[in-house]
Amino acid sequence: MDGTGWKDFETLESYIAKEQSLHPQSRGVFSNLLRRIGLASKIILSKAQRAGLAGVLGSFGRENIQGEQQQKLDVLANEVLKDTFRWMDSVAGMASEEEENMIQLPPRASGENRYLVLFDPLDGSSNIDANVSVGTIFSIHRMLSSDGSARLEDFLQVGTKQVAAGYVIYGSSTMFVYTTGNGVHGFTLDPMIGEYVLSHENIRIPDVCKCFSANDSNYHIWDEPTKRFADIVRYSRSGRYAKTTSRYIGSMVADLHRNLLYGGVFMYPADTATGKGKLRLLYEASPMAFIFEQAGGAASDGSRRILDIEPTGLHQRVPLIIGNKEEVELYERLKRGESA
Ligand code: AHM
Ligand code: MG
Repeated sequence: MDGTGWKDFETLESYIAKEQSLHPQSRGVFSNLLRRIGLASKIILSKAQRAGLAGVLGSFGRENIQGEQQQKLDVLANEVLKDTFRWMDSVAGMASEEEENMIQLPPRASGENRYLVLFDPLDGSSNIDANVSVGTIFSIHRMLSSDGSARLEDFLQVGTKQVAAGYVIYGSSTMFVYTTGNGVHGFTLDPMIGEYVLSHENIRIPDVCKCFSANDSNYHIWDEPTKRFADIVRYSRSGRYAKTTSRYIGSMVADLHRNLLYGGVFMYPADTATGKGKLRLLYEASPMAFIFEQAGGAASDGSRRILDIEPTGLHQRVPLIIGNKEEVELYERLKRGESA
């Protein structure tokens, strides 16, 4: 392959194989699962890229269980992921933003280790019609039950128990970013060869607060510490925040991907009327928290580390602040009533 540069390529496939070889006792079950997510993301991408042509943009005309209009691409992406995992012996169950209940897969005879996959098939989908970047988020847990049948308590595990988490961003280029607790690695899809190629090994969030990301029109429903935090980060024109700029796409994967690479903080705080956040713990906040912590950042609901929250329901929502450690800690201090 001399002359093509291929000999220097590390692909998602080869990288996963390399990570697996560090565990000689591994039978490759988990690696195969990650590979399949890579494959599923390419199928979702192909559908997303043809969306305008195929007339699948826009609402599907029904609501998901969160009471939101489902977009056609949400439905397609959900089906692709379900079809991907349904036949895998290693998958005991799935949970999706687009499914009210967990999906249990029948126990297999193979006796393989079994995993649970939780996903948001197409996050940020309300932006699809405007061609804005969207993403797939996933979280993988090991089963607690030993009989191979997935139960609700298997899904309701704290974030620290995740064995892997990641996202795929469908943007100006498509990237697969994941962690298994051994750093965060990013792969860019080379459309010419159809492979994810290692482009960002061991991503570390830069220790600068370049971006502040929040839906500012919610300012009036934020509590006082949250308003104070936003004011400090956005308007202090000295020190660490002298050059901070507001950036909000409204597509979490895109907002967090940018902040992970540039440094910054994203928040979707609680609404003072309900005391609740918008984003879902198990397949939005928790996988992203795992990624950010592995990249040197932090994630909190204002008082607790996201990864320590005991889930109470599949679609539980949490307030979320995520980004550089310094800003997450500042926010927590303000929430405790301490001074900045
Ligand atoms: P979704 O999973 O239904 O797409 O909702 C999650 C999205 C996030 O991507 C984004 O950060 C947030 O909702 C935007 O919400 P808002 O429009 O209220 O700012
Ligand atoms: Mg979502």
